Amino acid sequence: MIEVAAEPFAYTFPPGKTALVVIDMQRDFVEPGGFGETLGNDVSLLTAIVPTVRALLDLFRAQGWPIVHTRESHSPDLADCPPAKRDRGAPKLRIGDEGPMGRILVRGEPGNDIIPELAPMPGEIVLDKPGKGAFYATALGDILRLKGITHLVFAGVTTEVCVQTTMREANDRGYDCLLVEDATESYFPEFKQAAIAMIRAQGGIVGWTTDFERLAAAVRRNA
Ligand code: C5J
Repeated sequence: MIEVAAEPFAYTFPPGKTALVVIDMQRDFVEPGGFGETLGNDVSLLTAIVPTVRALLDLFRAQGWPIVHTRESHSPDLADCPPAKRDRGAPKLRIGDEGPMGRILVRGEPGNDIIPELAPMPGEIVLDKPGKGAFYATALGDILRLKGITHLVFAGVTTEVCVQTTMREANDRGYDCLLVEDATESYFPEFKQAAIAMIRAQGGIVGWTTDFERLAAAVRRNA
C-alpha cells in the first residue's frame, strides 16, 4: 500500500488496483471559444491546471497504472440528451447547436475532443458520458470491475459538477476516492472550495483530498 498525506487523514492505496480518472478536459470546457466560454465563464481558470493534470498523467503513465479519460458528450441525434438538460442552456448556445468548435458537446466534433496537451495515449480508456457523473449510462462500472480496481484518483473539470458527481457515484459504489486539488478546477473558485470541503467533511464522507506534490512524493517513496 502507498500512503499519501491527505485530508481529512492519510489516504492509502494499492498500486495495482488504483486508476486515475481525468474528467472532461475537453476543448469545449477548457479552451477560449468553447461551450464554457459561450456561457460567460472565464476559462483561464481551467487552462491554469493543465500542466498539473499533465504531470499527474505522466506520474500514472510512468508506473503503468490505468487511466480513464472522460468526455461529456452526446450522440449527433441527441437521443441521449434529455430536453431538461438541453433547454437549460437557452437562450445562449445549447447542446447540439453549432458553436465555434462544431456542434456543442456532440461526439466527433472538434470541441468535444480532449485538449491536445492531455490527449489520451494508446491503451488508456476514453469514456463518453451523457451525464455529469461518469457511471451514469456508461460501462465504467464494468470496466473498473474487470480490471479489479478498488481505488480512484480524480482530476479534471469542473470540480463541483462532473468531478464531484462522479466521486459521489464512485463513493456509493464502494471505491475509495482521492481528489487532487490542484488538478481540478471550477469556473467559480468559491464552488471549488465548497466542493473540496464537502468531500472531506465528516471524516471523508465522499473521499479524501490532497495535492499533486504530496501524491507524487508518496509514489516516489514507494519506487
Ligand atoms: C459541466 C462538467 N460543468 N464537465 N460539465 O457542465 O463539469
